Formats: sequence, structure tokens, C-alpha cells
Amino acid sequence: PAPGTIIFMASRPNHPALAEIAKAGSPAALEAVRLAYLGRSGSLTAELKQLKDLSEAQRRVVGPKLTAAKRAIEEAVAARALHFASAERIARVEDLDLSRPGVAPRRGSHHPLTLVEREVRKAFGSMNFTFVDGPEVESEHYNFDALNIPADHPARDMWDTFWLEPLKDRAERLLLRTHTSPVQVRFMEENEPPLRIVSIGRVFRYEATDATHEVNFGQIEGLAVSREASLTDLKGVIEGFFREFFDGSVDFRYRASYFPFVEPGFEVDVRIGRGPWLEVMGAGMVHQHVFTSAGYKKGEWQGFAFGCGLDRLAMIKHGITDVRLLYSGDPRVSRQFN
Ligand code: FA5
Repeated sequence: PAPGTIIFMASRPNHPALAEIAKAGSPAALEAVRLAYLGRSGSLTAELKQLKDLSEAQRRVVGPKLTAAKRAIEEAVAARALHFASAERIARVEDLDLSRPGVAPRRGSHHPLTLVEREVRKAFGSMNFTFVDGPEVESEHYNFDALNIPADHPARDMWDTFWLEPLKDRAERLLLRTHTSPVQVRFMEENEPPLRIVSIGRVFRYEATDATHEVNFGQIEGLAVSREASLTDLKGVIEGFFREFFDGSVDFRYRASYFPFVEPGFEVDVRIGRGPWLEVMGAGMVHQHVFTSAGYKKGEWQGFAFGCGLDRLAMIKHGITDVRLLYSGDPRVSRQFN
């Protein structure tokens, strides 16, 4: 039924007030009807007052009829009042233009680094690598010593380090890890080969920022250890990954380089299409000293490792010219990846 329609139910008293309420054309008219029956000098009020003068038997017959009538009138008045209120509301929004285009909700988007990280996981996942994490606050031991970089080794100059205030109850010096390579040792201490892991995370370096250097950036660490892991396997994995990641033709260049935790070591450059050569990662065969610091017996295992800048991958893939944009917190950066 339309709003305000009064339904006379069979069980309700067919009181004459109900028809008047239905006919009331305004809130004022409705109020007048209500007062005529239920007001202080209303007719139903008067009848209810007279109940006390009736005999017990009469009261038992008339009483329920009067209270039922009172309730029916109150309900009808309330329903009619609701009808007036909603009619008023409809009048107020009558100029509503339902054909006007709506306001589209703004959809969020993932940060380009998140998207790149997911692609990296997909590619290495398909090559049966397991993903592991390591702490960002690292000890001097795992970040340097266990990786064959003793205190007096000149290679320590390669990483400008954020040192942390030493904890009172810990002799060990703590730092913000300068690379993800400490994860290699942490994982090997707990696991026996053969193994294949990738660790993606934040690293920190105390250096001046420019378009290609941040103080805080992401690295992808890879490690595979078995009886006969070889350079050929390393090349196969790296090239397989980049071909999938860049979805097409990629050229590779390997340049001899030095990292104390690999031997031999090299840098990998890639070229996409006819673009320039870009340095994307350090890599090499795991140094036996790293195996021994992880508790493996010298000469028993062979492994390869690589460390790649996550930000650089994102920049190359999406033509981002300044790494600092990735950490600017500017939503316009992410919005372009919707
Ligand atoms: C390392 O950090 C080695 N741990 C990599 C490695 C792992 C070598 C395993 C061998 C075996 P390097 O300092 O070159 O190496 O950094 C690796 C990558 O991180 C670089 O190729 C670059 O892509 C990225 N990178 C380095 N410094 C910055 C920086 N300040 N901002 C952004 N990306 C950086």
C-alpha cells in the first residue's frame, strides 16, 4: 500500500475517527481530528473517564472496546503523520536530477615497488625459489664479518653504514643492514643444502641522494646451494628472470667485479631493446668463507648468489627517472599505476 494508507484490519474497531483521519488533508487537520477524539476534552477521552461509573460487568465489556479504539486511533494518526512527513521530503528533493552522472569513487592503486615485487616473486616462484625474510636491524657480524668482510677490510668502505647506538646489555654492534646478503648466512645456519632462496627487503646506506641513489632502497637477494651449482646455472636463472620480468628481448653483459663474499664475482648489465646498458645487480659464486661462517664444511658445497636493486628494476621497467619519486609519498606516483 502507498505510504499513509490506513489498513482497516478485521480485528480493529471500525471507529468513525479512522475515516476522518484518512480524509485529513494536512497535518493541522489531522491534529484537529486527534484532539476531537483523544484530546483532553475529546469524545473518546470522555468515554474512558465514564468507565468508572459503570458496573463491573459493563466495564468488562466496554473497557477493552474503548482501549482498542484508542490504540487504533493513535496508530492511524501516527501513520497519517508519517505520510505527511515523507510527502514533504519528496517535495524537497523534487529537483533531484537522476540522469546526472554520478561521482565515481576514486580507486586506490598499488605502489610501483609493490607491483614490481610481486612480479619478482612470481618469476622466482616459478623457478622453485623459496622466499625468506631477514631483519632490517642487523648485527655487524651478519652484515659484514660472516660475509668475509672483516673490520679492517677495505670493502667495508663500499657501504656507508648507519650504525645504531649500542644496547646496554649487548656487546654486539648493531646497524641498519646495508644489503640483503646477511640473509644468506642466517638462512644457511638454519638449513642444509640443497636450497634456493630469494629475499626481498629494505636496505639502508648513509649516502648523498641523487636520481639513482636513495638512503633507503630495496634489494632482491638470491642464493642457490647444491653439490654442483655452477656459473652456468646462475646465468640461466638470472637471464630467465630478466626475460620474464622485461617480457621480451634483453641483452646481458657480465663484467668482472669484486664482492668479498663471492669468488668469482661480477656485475650484470642489461639492455632492453636498443636502450643503454644498465647495471642491475652484483653476483657470483658463494665464497667458501661464507659457507664456513654459516657452519658448512669447507669445499663440500657450491652456490651462486646475486643482489639486485628493486628500485632500479622499477625505474627501468616503468621509465621512472628519479628514484626519490618512489619514496616521495606523492599519491600522483601510485595513481599512474591504477
Ligand atoms: C651489494 O649490495 C651486494 N650485496 C650484491 C651481491 C649479492 C653481490 C650477492 C654478489 C652476491 P651493490 O652495492 O652493488 O652490491 O648493490 C646492489 C644493487 O643495489 C645495485 O646494483 C643497485 O641496483 C642497487 N643500489 C645500490 N645502491 C643503491 C642506492 N643508493 N639507491 C638505490 N639502489 C642502489
